[in-house]
Amino acid sequence: LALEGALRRALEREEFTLRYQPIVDLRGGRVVGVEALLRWRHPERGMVMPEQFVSIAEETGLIVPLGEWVLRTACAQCREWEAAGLPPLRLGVNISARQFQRPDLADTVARILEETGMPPKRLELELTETLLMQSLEATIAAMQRLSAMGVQLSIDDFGTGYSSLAYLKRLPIDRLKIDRSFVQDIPGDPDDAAIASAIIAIAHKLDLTVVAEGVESGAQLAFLRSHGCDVMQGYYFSEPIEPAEFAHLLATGL
Ligand code: G
Ligand code: G
Ligand code: MN
Ligand code: NA
Repeated sequence: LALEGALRRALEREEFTLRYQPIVDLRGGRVVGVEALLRWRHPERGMVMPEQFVSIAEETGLIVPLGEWVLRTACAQCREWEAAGLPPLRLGVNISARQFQRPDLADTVARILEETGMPPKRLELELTETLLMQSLEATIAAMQRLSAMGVQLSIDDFGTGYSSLAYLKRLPIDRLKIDRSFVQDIPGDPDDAAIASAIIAIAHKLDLTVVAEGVESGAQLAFLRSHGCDVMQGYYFSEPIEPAEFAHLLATGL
């Protein structure tokens, strides 16, 4: 496969880069977290989005070294912001199933935390529901190990997969991220409004915090807030941006 070779070379040539999107807690009106999002700066094709290469990286296993690069780079970036005097933030990093199935994931995470000096409590691994449904015993063991290290775990794109509500209670999950497809058409669409408010209610009953993704308008924000969701992420606040721009945003406020 041509793309596989190209991805491998891209990793060697350091063509990958990260963008950072703020996560805002409306209670204090502050940025409390950041999600690292992968991009491929292709020499000819320009900026390539993850939809176009992450699944190939997963199929070929290249997601393992690439994911390690993402984790190290994002942790190091957070430490750099702190060293520059910015407040400490929780860092969200997307982890694919293929990475999670590796028995050495927890060791890799521990090593990167140590190398970068990032406190485990401030790292949040974003997992998908699909991942939770695969090889469940190994998955649970890995989650428990990471959780025991202090690393936070969240379910990304929540509501789009098939996770049983029982897992939410049984597994060491800290947070749900409501998929942006449910946020897009609120408050106008009654079904999506019902789904979004139900997810918030269930999460809170289970002592999980909730992040709404893809918030683009004041009307969406107002609806989510009135249903008890205080933590949000989306273009309404900021697109994923470069590190320097992110530092500027943090220093000057949203
Ligand atoms: O940034 P963007 O909206 O284009 O991201 C699209 C998808 O790519 C999202 O589902 C996101 O979770 C995924 N993605 C972004 N960065 C990473 C990453 O570093 N690792 C993995 N596995 N997925 C990522
Ligand atoms: O699957 P995951 O939640 O990791 O994907 C995050 C993706 O969502 C990123 O690709 C990011 O660029 C995108 N994104 C972030 N905020 C918004 C938003 O407000 N609207 C839309 N349409 N996409 C968003
Ligand atoms: Mn995510
Ligand atoms: Na999502």
